[in-house]
Amino acid sequence: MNHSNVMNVASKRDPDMRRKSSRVPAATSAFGFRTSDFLRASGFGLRPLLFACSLVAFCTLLCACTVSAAPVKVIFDTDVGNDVDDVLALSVLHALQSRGECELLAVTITKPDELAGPFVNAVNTFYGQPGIPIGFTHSGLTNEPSKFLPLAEVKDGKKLRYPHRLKRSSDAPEATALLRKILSRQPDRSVVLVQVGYFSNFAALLDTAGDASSPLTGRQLVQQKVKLLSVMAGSFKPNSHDLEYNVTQHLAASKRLTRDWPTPIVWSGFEIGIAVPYPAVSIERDFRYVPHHPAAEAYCLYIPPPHERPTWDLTSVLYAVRPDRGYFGLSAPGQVTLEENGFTRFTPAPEGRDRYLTLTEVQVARVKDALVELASQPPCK
Ligand SMILES: [Ca+2]
Repeated sequence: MNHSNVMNVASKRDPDMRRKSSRVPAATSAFGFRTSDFLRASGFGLRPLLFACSLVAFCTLLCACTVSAAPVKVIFDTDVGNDVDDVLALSVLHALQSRGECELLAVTITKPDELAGPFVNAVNTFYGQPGIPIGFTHSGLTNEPSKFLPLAEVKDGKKLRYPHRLKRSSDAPEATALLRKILSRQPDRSVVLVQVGYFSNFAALLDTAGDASSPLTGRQLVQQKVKLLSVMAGSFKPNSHDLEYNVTQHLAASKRLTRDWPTPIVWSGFEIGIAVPYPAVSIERDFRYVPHHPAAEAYCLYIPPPHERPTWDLTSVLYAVRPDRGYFGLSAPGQVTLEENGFTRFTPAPEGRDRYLTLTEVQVARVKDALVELASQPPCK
């Protein structure tokens, strides 16, 4: 909006406001006389009292508006390098961290690709957070080449386009050891885990034994330190029987976690992210604040605009950090079980551990707006 537009808006509003303010009667007390008359009759003695009362009221309102919630402590577990929604989800997390809404404690990787770690380190460096710990999977899964992870090695002249220090994923600590180290240092029931890829790392964490970080087993540590697992996986659309990618890629791990995870889980099923396609126009226009942006370039290498990619992984991040903002609905509590082929079956149960996200049309619009604003938010200077 340019200056002349601002003036036009103001001039259209001002006359109305003047009319409204001109109709406001002089303040009257509950006994029918005007406050100003009462003050005059009482002399100046009451003015300091009224001033003090006003000051108290003002301070009370100010405190109500400035009390900020503690940032949500987040660990992000990703198969970055497959679909590109992981990259946009990481951008959303950085935006939320820069706003003081979350603290990204670590990123753990389930895609067994030697460039996944360097790529995450490069994105974190782009957002001014090069020191965020990175853990790498020891799942032994077979890797599939990525369309965009080689961005980590692209050079302009002699310099890396996206600087980073981690040279290979296998130079990073083992994911389960890092998870144990990070969790053991956090207050009880304070950490929100976000899982947007295979189930490998968090399932393996359950089976870890006590170590130098903590004498607790992995399952005990999760039970003590984790508040919520926000997971993009499964399918919960009524009358459907879709198999979802994240569940099926490491099925044994998916079954282990689904059977034995000891904290509440909120599932963002396949139907949620696909209902909120990321606008292609945002990729084309909102990332131009720098000559090269890792998320926009990764998106274009994966499937360029005008394709609009579903926001699967972004939805799990948004719910994890802003669970109480009405972006999503929640199912009744219940229990998710995996069928032999990996289908996620939900059975309602009053004391159940699991819920899944739901969306109305109005919520789709709100979620899309929020995700575009957050994913394309420039880094803090
Ligand atoms: Ca993913």
